[in-house]
Amino acid sequence: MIAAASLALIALTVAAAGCGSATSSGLDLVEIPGGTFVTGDAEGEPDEAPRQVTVEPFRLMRTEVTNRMFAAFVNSTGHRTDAEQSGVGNVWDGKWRRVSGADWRQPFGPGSSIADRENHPVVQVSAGDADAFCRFYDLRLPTEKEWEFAARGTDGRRYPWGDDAPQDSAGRRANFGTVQCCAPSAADGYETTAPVERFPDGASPFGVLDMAGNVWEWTASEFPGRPGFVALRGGGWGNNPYCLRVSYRHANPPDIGLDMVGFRCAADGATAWTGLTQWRRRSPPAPSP
Ligand SMILES: [Ca+2]
Ligand SMILES: [Ca+2]
Repeated sequence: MIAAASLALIALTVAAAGCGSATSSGLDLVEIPGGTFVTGDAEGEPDEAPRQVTVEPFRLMRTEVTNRMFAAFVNSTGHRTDAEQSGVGNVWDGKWRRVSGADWRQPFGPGSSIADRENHPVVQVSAGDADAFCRFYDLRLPTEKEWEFAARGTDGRRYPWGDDAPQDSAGRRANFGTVQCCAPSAADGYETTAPVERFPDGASPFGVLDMAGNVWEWTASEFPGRPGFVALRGGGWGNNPYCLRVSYRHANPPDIGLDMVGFRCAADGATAWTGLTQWRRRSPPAPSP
């Protein structure tokens, strides 16, 4: 745990110096000041009913976790992902298909590769894998309300950058799919995942990138009314703009990998839901080599 210890030490030092972000081992955490805001969207889904919530100050990774970052974690720990252990991942081609051999190194199935995708978000990682990564660096997954606050701040905006469409004559702000549901589109330059710093104009009020699009992101929150399911946020490369809204919600079981789902880590602030850890305890993974 030398890496974890040194990261925590460096992050602490930078925070004490009052700097806005900390960079170590490729993990770049942005200070989110906390505050009270209205979560949800009165014009959205029933589970987006607006309500006022308060978020304590915390830190959140500026980008999604990349393949390079995840490879460093695997090299240090020998971690085997749930998709590697089950031998099956989930691949989106207009609908979800279970694909044997799809895992984080072969994100779209056998024959695919991350060789030229080092700076793309890691995918085919379960909520349990994401939790393990964050814990290794003394971090944690963000809660749903933390995620939404980091994405929109306090002014009720529809997307991290404001209310304008993800792509218009003024620019490209996110990697997403077709305007109509629900197919990939390379009109923004990327059919599937994009490098994590490719869309700076899509930054949130706090400078957090790709909160809308590229890949969906696991949170630390159990989805209300669906025990054992984990909430995801942000939409991904196969989604239309409606699903990229900062308040849009989705739920998945915690033990599956998908080629449109990744994560980022948080620190400080709220105590994370412990369901992931409890679930891992009930279903111990195979010993690492
Ligand atoms: Ca795209
Ligand atoms: Ca994202």
